Amino acid sequence: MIQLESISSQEAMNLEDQYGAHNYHPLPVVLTKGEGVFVWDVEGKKYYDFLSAYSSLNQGHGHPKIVNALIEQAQRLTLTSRAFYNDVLGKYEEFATQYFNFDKLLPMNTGAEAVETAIKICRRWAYEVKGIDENQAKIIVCNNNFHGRTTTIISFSNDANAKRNFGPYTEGFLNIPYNDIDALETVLSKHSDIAGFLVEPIQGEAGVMVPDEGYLKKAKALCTQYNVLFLADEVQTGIARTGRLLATCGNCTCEQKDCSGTPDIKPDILILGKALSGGLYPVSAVLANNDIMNVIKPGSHGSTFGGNPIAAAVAMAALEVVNDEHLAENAERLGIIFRDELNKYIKQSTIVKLVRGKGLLNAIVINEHEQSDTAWNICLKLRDNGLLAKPTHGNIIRFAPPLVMTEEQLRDCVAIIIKTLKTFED
Ligand code: IF1
Repeated sequence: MIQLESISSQEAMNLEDQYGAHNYHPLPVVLTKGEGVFVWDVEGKKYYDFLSAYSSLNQGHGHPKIVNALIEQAQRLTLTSRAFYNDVLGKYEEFATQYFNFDKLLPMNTGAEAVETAIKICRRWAYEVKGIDENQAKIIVCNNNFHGRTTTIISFSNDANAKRNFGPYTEGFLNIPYNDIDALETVLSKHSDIAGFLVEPIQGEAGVMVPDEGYLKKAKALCTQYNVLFLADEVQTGIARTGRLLATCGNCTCEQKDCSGTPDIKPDILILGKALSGGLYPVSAVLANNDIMNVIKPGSHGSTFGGNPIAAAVAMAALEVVNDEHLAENAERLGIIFRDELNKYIKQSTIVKLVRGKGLLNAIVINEHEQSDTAWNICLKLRDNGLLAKPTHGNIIRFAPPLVMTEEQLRDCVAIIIKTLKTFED
């Protein structure tokens, strides 16, 4: 067995720099342990995790119930491939379809794979159910989207870094501005060969862009009117992050009592990942009803690891934790406190322009241009002060702590954030 000797932060960073591809620019901190809302670096310093692996750790680091499900399943059966049945996948599929109120689930591993899967289902449906001519199906997507890193997905990205020199690109996508219902209506009325509309309910990478009240509902209504599928990418917004089980909270069975004011939209195709496993394991899924999902036949799609017994056991436990611990309600409540407290500070701040978000998916916009390094420098200072967050663009910092946070911890974090920001005021 390989013995991992303890190494310093500097040594760990040097190893990644020398032997790893340079596809990331991490904040200089080397973590070795996580528990709940906290992580520890190799020198023993403790931090609040305010990124949650981009909203994967909604249930907190190392949740004992999910860890136990993983260990027990790993000791019994890890992988069968889908060449054979296993005794966990069906139970998970029954559990998750009831949980999210869809007929069927297609299991994958990463978010990007789930988005690819949704695109394939949507296109097949367009040809076999809607009757679009072969190879003519178009999917509408939004500017500044982030749906993953595969060749097809970057084909409809407008992020130059993500896209440059990876061509040729996949055809069949029409870009429109986000949060622009007229643009959607125009493109729907102009083209007869549209299969679907793929959208993030809140745009994450774009800087936590929350659309206007009613946008998603109107978009869904337009899709229904034009017989076009509404594909919701809830990889980041789903699983209680935004204060609801789903940001498109259509007649789901979550146990929240007060769902008034929610955009009660039921996507035709729901895409989940990240926190579906509580951050323990790569688990993603696509959910749809039979009239759509039944276009998938044996041999048309799959994955060696998709639907493996560990993933199935982990996902069931992770979803149970969301209900047991009322994480959606907690995210809603703490999110309001977070934005209220920051807004009080922002009133007299020269460095922060605004805070925006929903539930515990929030961002602050720094009073700087997009290429500025101020957000990065603030994140370094936050790190020194015991809180880990990451900039998106040069002037935006995303704040997304685990949803198991207590109010006391959140107020402690707000104090750290404001104290840090104050050192950047001129
Ligand atoms: C990275 C962002 C977050 C996603 C949505 C699909 C995927 C993602 C809405 C793909 C992934 C991640 C990937 C991560 C950075 C991160 C991210 F900043 F890029 F936008 F979360 F905000 N749909 N988002 O947000 O899921 O294949 O990665 O499992 O390092 O690229 P994946």
